Amino acid sequence: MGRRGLLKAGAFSAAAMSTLSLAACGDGGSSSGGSGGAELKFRLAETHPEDYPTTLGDKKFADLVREASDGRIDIQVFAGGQLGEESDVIEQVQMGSIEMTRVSSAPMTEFSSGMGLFGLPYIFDDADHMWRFLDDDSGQQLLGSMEDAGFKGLCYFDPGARSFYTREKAILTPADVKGQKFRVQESEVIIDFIKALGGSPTPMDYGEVYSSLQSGLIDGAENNEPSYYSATHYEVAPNFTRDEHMRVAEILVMNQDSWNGLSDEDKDIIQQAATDAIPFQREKWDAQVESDMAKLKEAGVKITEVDDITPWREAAQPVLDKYGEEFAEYLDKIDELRQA
Ligand code: GTR
Repeated sequence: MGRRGLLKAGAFSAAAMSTLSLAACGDGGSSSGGSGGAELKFRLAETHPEDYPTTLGDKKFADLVREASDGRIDIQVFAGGQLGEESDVIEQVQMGSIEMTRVSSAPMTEFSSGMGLFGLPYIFDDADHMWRFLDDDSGQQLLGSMEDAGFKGLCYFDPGARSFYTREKAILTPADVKGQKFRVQESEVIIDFIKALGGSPTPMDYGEVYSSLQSGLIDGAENNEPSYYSATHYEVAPNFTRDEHMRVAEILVMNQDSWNGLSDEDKDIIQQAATDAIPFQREKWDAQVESDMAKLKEAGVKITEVDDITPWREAAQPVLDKYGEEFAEYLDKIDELRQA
């Protein structure tokens, strides 16, 4: 259990109180169906805008649940960070004051340490390799391991790959990271990764990155193309280096007590809908990366493609050494699935 998980131990069990009957109301959530006759209402927090591929995945999930339950279960998606920044939302989901969220596995590491795996750099060759692991029993076991911290993991969504971007000095080789201050997500593993490359990591909320780049508080950040584009970070950090260092799985989670309170039938409906939303989200993801790359080029962003990842992997070796033992079982599996 991560630092926050320890701090919060006990808090979520006390919140076992019926989150079901506390069915959230509130306007502002987007829900394509009428929620009037719904017996169960849940809120789902999403940090990205309405048309972002993870938000589209959330909405697909909500639609599938509504259809399969004949409108009995209504999930309202609150996009654009309306319910708060990710770490706060995770705490609220742990306590049951928000029932669901789509969140990055990086900030989840503070609550459920296994999620730190996805902060390890250069462990997946590409998206297919990552999905072989996510779909494998070991990936599913990892998703289930959040239960100890009070979260029911419903499914993974595609996170793409994260790459570096900077305000001034473009990152052409790993050595260019040295001495530069990079915003990172709240995860010890990722902090250690930036340190391994000689950079200076600064954890902060996603919502603060634009202004911190603009003011020069940080020299750069790192993210996938859809985030870099939709959060308009490219305007203030126009050097993008596609080293694709991490694939930080996106996850759909539910408060464990809310889940436990569901009938078996409703558990099946919700789980099946989450699983069935994955191909849709992946399709939207791939299309978004392609169109965002075109828009970034059009906007004059200096894009550096990285053809040979070897020196990057070598530079990052200290972080792989540090966490190698903790994640040995998963890393062995990932290696095994490399050739599949
Ligand atoms: C995005 C991810 C968000 C958020 C953000 C960040 O790629 O989808 O959930 O974690 O990165 O860097 O904070």
